[in-house]
Amino acid sequence: MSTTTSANGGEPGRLVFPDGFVWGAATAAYQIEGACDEDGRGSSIWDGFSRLPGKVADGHTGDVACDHYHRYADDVRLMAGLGLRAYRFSVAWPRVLPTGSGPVNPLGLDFYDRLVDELLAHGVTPYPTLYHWDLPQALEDMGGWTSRDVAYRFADYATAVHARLGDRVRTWTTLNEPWVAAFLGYCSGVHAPGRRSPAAAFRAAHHLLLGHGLAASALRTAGAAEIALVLNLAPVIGPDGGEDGTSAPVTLVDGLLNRQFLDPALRGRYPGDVLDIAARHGGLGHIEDGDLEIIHQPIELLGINYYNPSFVSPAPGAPASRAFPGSEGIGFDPPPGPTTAMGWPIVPAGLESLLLRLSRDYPEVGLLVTENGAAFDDVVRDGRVCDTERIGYLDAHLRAAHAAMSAGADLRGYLVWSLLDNFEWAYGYHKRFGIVYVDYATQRRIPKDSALWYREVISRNGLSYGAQGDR
Ligand code: IFM
Repeated sequence: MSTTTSANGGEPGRLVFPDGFVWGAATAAYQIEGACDEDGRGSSIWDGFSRLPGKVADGHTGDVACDHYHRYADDVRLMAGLGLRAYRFSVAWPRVLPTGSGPVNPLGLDFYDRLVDELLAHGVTPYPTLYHWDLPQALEDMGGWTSRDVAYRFADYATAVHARLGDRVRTWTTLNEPWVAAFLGYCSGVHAPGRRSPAAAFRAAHHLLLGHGLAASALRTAGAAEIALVLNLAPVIGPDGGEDGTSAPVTLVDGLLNRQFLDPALRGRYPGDVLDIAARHGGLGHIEDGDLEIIHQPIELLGINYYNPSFVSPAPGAPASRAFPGSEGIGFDPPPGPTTAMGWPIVPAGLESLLLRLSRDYPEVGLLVTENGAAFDDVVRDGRVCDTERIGYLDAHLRAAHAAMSAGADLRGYLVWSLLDNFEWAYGYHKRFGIVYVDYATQRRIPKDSALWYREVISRNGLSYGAQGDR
């Protein structure tokens, strides 16, 4: 990985990011807000799913989470104290439209109104995401994302949120990680709504994309300056280390995970190999004439959530992975190497190759790392969380991002996942991704060493040469 030049010149001994590089952190509504029954919020699919026995570790729910709904002003002060320039959060659809459609709940919008004002008053730019998996339960009851109508309801909801916040918010993200919403929600069933049908997942994926296109078009008409789509993307690496179509398992997984979403949104077509797999799992009847034109809206930013590459290899006789229909005969085990507390391999070079691949294959869209970070088993000692491993992870990924920029990637910013420890979906509160520790018993926030390190990075607009620690 290159550490030889800065993206914009810079001083010797430092790795400098370009002026205006967006430094920030990200969260999502259900993971931090709590206040699930307050101010007219309706139920979401995660409220119900987290209550089903065995679905979430130790029966944890988002009922209280980080109590951010009540503590948002303190949390914004914390962000400002860390020097964050940007904060990516999500808007809870069931707060705004308790049954998914129909009359707007003004109290729900009031919360985001207060949050945006507080952020702006502290010099932190708001980056709202409209859908981070908390579908109103009432919409799931009419079919959820397998129903085409939900895509249209999503555009109405986007319009309602823009009508309230559009005078202060410049950048609008439609969806977070539609692959996860569709394939973990409707195929493997480890996320809400917990369905297990490959056909349902392909339908859901298409309707999520359709919802993105309809919402992007509505937001544009309403005057949104910048529109983004956030995808969880990963280089897919075969046994020989090859990426990008170098072997059948690599092509298949790359198609389902990456190109299934990139190509419709950014090129206006589905990859043929993905259509073949979908056709074998329920057919293509849900794709109507004109849908791809709707999905293919101009967008300014592609948000990249990167954690690790996917490693695949031929595994004759292996059943299909529940999250990858059609993956019979493919193994998904990563090679030995360092991992996070999630068991995810730590491969910073994957971010560099991903950014370069996106710049090469989709050159027309700006790039923003909207999530990158790691869970580790943090402990508080003497009031301090010494999370050296997380600093190492973040440092190495920023170096990889910088190297990609030096090689030409149009990367505009980096948002760490996450600002706060929070509800990590099926893992409940057992996995801590925050740069700020949350003591859930008291709701006390303790900036970890990584937060203090990140504050330095932001204030210097870069990193020192050499491994973190020898600055
Ligand atoms: O916590 C999640 C987030 O909601 C979406 N992206 C991945 C994170 C870590 O699993």
